[in-house]
Amino acid sequence: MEKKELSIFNAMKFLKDCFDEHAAKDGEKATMTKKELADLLFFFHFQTENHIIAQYFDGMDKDGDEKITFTEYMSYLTKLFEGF
Ligand SMILES: [Ca+2]
Repeated sequence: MEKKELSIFNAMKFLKDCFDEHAAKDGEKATMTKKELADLLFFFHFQTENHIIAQYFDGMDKDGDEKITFTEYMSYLTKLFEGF
């Protein structure tokens, strides 16, 4: 792999590992609950006020099943970084 491809791969792997680690806390590692998202945000020293977490969570939970899949999580991050 080219160096640039490798760094993209590493970045994606980091995001996936991070998702998996937090999503697995309730024993269901395919999806993240609001509590698990709160833990993830806390881990990265992001805003942890309840209404902010709820805002992120609702933004991510496209199908409204109260769980976040890796696809929903990535789709939200992609939208977020469009503005950067
Ligand atoms: Ca969902």
